[in-house]
Amino acid sequence: MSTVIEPSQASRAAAVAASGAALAEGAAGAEQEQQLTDGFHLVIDALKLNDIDTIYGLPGIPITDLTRLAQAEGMRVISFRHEQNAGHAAAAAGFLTQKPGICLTVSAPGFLNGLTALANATVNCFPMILISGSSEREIVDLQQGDYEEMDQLNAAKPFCKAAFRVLHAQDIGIGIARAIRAAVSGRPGGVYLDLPAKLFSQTMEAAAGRASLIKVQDPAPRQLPAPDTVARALELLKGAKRPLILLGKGAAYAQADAEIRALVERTGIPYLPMSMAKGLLPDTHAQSAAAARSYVLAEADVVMLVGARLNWLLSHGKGKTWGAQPKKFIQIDISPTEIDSNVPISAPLIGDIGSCVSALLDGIGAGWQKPPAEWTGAIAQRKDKNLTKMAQTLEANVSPMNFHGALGVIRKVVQERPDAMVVNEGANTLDFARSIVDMYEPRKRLDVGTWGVMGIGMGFAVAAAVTTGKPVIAIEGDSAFGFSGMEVETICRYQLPVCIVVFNNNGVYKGTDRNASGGEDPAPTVFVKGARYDLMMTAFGGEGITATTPEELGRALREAVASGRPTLINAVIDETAGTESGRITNLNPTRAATKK
Ligand code: FYN
Ligand code: ADP
Repeated sequence: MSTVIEPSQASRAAAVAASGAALAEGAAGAEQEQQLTDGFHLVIDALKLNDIDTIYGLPGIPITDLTRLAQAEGMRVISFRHEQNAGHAAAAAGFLTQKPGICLTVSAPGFLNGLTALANATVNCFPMILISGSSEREIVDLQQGDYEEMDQLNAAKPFCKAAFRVLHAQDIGIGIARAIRAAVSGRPGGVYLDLPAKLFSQTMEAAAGRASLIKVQDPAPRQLPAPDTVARALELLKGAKRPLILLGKGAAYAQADAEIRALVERTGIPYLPMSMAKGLLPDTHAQSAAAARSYVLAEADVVMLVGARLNWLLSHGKGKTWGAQPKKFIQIDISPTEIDSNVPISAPLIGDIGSCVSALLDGIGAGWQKPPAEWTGAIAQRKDKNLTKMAQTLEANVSPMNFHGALGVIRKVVQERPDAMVVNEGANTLDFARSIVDMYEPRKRLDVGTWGVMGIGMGFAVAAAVTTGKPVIAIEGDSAFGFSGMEVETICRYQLPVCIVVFNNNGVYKGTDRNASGGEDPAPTVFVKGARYDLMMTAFGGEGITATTPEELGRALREAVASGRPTLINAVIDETAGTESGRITNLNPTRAATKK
């Protein structure tokens, strides 16, 4: 597996060889030169040996040659305009493929730019490895002011699952193996791998280099739940009058799609998907309680969490959202320390989701009683009411176009192309799209996740296109798009089938704020009015279109999805539409709340 350096490639190795007294002259020397490998090649060989075929990154000192060589050695190198976007792409690739996504950056500032994505990956349980070149240890540790000096290893540690540094070429195989295992085993997350500049040019004998590499066996071993925990969970579920299954993005990540569907259908229990679990079963499934969300959370008596945490997105399992009805929880998770994090969990089921769900299915037995009709009937009633209301809202073709008008047409396009990937960020654009745009297949929806972070858009869109080859529809608030907008050049450069729809309402939340001081500066939440985001795409050779009606938007989107051409649709939305912070206004302290 290890690459033998060709003399033409191996300037550093050759230089070492030429100056080394150890090398004899003539044919023997040339032969020995041919059999050397170096840090650059060992990194690439170690990744390839572990079936990692793509690097998301941004070249520069000291990893420029690494990107060139990786490409020369057959890896796909997707080169971004800002490391944060490359990092988000690596994280999304990790989520979609269960292999750690690789983000490669330069030292200090590049590393720090990538760190946000590394932290976000860790918080979301996405496996990724941030590999950064770094300055020389001797200089950094004495704080002598090296080029881009920074103690990156220690800076990274609080933001990731594990952090490693490799100082010697012969340890590269171990370093990569440890990074892969740490990223994907147990609860997945972000890993930092620090590679000082000097490492890349270290040479070693090629056969020894080959032997030093590790093909990681069983990087994410299955974890079977203990039989008594399965029995306890089933017991609780059987006794429930108003059971509910809550599917989270851990369930989507687990790729146990058939088992999860079988469990839901076999038990007949209504289920609620968290945003990135949408499509695990089609949103149109009769047992989906998504359109009766508030009702089922408040009324359920036994809730089974499958790869979902009781964090802020679920109101910590208590309070008004969960109603007065006492609840018991069953929680399937790979991480034992997640249990009891917010409320007591009556039946923890620790293991990987595939194994846990299979064990539940095996234990259900022939006499399983589906949930009482009063429960499923009451849900169906509320759901129908909400679905009818939604259909009416979507049909009302108001002018100027509002969120519902624009999203109604995107919903139809996704229905026509259920294989398309959807990326979604923003505030109102996110909240409305989550409930309006139905998903039909697993892992087709990528969004702001656990942190509600803005800026994932273009990184996720690139990774979605690269890893799946499917059309990508990125539904972007205008503010959210701004965080990664420069990557339209990347999308054009690699000719990716990405259609970005910018919901342009002239500002953060909406475009109508005025400067409260009466001064000339614009209000902090407003942007240039009538901005032409579409021209950003045409600047790099893609298609740019402005749409002011649902019809125009639908036509442009269908054309983009069919052609696979990089496209940006500037969807002009009524600037008075939108509320502050979308549906999480309660988290945004306002003057009204703090005014004396
Ligand atoms: C859902 N709903 C529907 C449908 N789907 N109605 C009709 N048809 C369909 N298909 C209903 C659902 O029952 C709810 O109504 C309502 O629509 C909203 O559903 P949603 O979006 O699932 O639920 P909610 O309450 O908004 O979810 C809470 C949340 C979510 C915290 C999980 O808000 C979330 O993921 N937020 C992330 C926000 C974020 O990260 N923002 C980025 C920062 S923005 P009721 O049942 O009547 O309640 C910075 O400012
Ligand atoms: P959501 O935001 O969709 O509610 P979270 O990110 O909060 O989802 O929860 C995902 C959970 O899934 C985490 O607690 C994580 O430990 C768990 N998880 C991830 N992968 C697996 C797996 N393969 N098996 C079991 N649990 C998993």
